[in-house]
Amino acid sequence: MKTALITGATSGIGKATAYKFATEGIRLILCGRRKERLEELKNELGKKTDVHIESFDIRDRKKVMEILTNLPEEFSEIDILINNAGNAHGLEPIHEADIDDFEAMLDINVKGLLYVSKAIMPGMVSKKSGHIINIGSTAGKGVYPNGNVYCASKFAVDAISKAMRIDLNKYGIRVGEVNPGFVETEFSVVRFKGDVEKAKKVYEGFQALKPEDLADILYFIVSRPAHVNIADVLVLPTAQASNYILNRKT
Ligand code: NDP
Ligand code: 8X3
Repeated sequence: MKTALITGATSGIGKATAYKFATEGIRLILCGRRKERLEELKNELGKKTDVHIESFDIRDRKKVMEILTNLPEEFSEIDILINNAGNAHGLEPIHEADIDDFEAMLDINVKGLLYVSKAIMPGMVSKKSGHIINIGSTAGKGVYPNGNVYCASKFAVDAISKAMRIDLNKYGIRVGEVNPGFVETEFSVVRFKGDVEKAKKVYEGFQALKPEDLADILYFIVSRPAHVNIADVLVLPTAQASNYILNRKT
């Protein structure tokens, strides 16, 4: 039975992926800051598979390393890492945006992803197997107005994914990235700092992707035979043709 570590498992894509993987019998290490949500997940998914939870802020380098390099024996061999934790903070022109938001996005989406990976990769290297999937974005494939530093953070995820694939190649470790367009999750609530009405408007007039759509794709990727590495996936709602073209009916 494989063991997967999922960051950002308390919500959205990460949570849906935890459900999907549990249903498919994958053992889970679920991470996020909101401990109550992790406990609920453990209670629920523990009926289907072995679940271990770890609550920490991905920005805390010391804690990330401490926790992830000291996992309980039975969860210490990780086969699959889903680097999913991340968010956008704000949507303003670069000269008006809040510098705290810049820091949050770079610290979480880029440095946090690197801290987690740095803790997990050596184990994969020593057993010469493993599968890492980084959640990027359409924002990492093209810059859109006011996306500035969020886009930069996701361009970094794209570069890091390619770099990991090169550096880990000789150890037989699979590395891929999944880059979604609009997915209806708590993403926009976080981006707009709790303004639920503003967040809802983002998904009005078209069918956005559901987190379960991503979970299905992630399971498909991790269930391919060992010689198949799905390197880069762009997933859009049908109504979205690009960062700029969205067929809204309202
Ligand atoms: P959600 O806001 O629903 O989920 C974000 C997850 O990240 C939560 O579980 C949250 O957990 C975790 N997280 C955020 N900050 C931290 C932190 N500092 N430390 C630890 N965990 C953290 O959004 P999505 O599910 O939509 O986002 C998941 C990924 O998908 C992100 O990388 C996002 O950039 C990407 N994405 C999303 C798209 C969308 O349209 N929704 C489109 C393209 C990419 P907690 O708060 O409990 O710590
Ligand atoms: C999220 C995509 O376009 O909502 O990564 O910022 S977008």
